[in-house]
Amino acid sequence: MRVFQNVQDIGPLGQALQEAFEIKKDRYKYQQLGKNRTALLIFFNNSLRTRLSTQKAALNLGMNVIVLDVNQGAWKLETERGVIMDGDKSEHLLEAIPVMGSYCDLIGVRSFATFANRKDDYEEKVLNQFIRYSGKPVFFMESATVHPLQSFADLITIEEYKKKARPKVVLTWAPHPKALPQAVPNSFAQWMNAADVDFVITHPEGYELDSVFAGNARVEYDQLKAFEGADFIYAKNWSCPGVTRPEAYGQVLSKDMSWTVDAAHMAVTDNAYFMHCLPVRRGMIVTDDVIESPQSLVIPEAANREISATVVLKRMLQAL
Ligand code: AN0
Ligand code: CP
Repeated sequence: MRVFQNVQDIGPLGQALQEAFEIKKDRYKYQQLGKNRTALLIFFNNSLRTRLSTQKAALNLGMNVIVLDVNQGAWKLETERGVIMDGDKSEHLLEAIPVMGSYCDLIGVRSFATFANRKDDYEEKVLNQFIRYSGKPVFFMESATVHPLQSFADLITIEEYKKKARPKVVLTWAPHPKALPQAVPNSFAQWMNAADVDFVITHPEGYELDSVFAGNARVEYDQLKAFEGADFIYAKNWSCPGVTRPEAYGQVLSKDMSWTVDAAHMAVTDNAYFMHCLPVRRGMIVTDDVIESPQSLVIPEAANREISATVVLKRMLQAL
């Protein structure tokens, strides 16, 4: 595996899950694989889980790890080619990327959507430059459009907790004060479409996800109807994806608090588990009682980020 971006990159999901459970039983099983190999993790945006779980995964595999917060201590980077760099940006990505590539064997990058331009975001302008110019395998740690390490961890969690062969999984939009990326719901939809689950998406009008990720997934605009009989509720806020409302790309279209996941919502499900990738805003996305209930999987879900990252880095090391 040279690039980890989409669900297809990991191959058959049954095999990927088997490897995940093998690693969960013995997370140091492949400790020799990463000897004298270095993972470089580059963050253009904040992170708690991705930063820690991916470092832990690299350590599980016996790798060395370097972490760079680009906006704290590195030179400010220009990303556009052809500009006269007379502003506050001291270095261009086109030099910085091959330099970073020269110090490592694998590169992970976190670079969120800027919402300045939908085309640039959806073409993955920043991550594609890393793929093209670093000379090293690149794994996405949440890009402009996807967050595959999260979705893989979500899939592992659903596999561990499901009580039916084909559970009903509902991705629900929920309110948030700020404009958030579409990467988490995009990837979750892509992975759930590839998995053997009954998948439903619910959101207010205007929040339609790009069909590249949502595929033919069922969309139900009535949130309570979508929740009926659900086995897993996966909550997330996202900003306008600009599909049905191109002019509103990246904007907050609704703060409708009737979409907050509370006990009344959970009551119409089939005793569903509650999931969220975290960080989560209590009182906006979900009520305290739901996130603290025995049905809440947010902590085991976050713990599985170490497992998904270990499988992905292992695959990349094996392909070097
Ligand atoms: C980010 C997002 O919504 O994509 C990261 C989630 C893993 N969340 C925030 O910026 C709050
Ligand atoms: N879920 C997730 O990726 O969290 P961080 O933003 O803290 O890494």
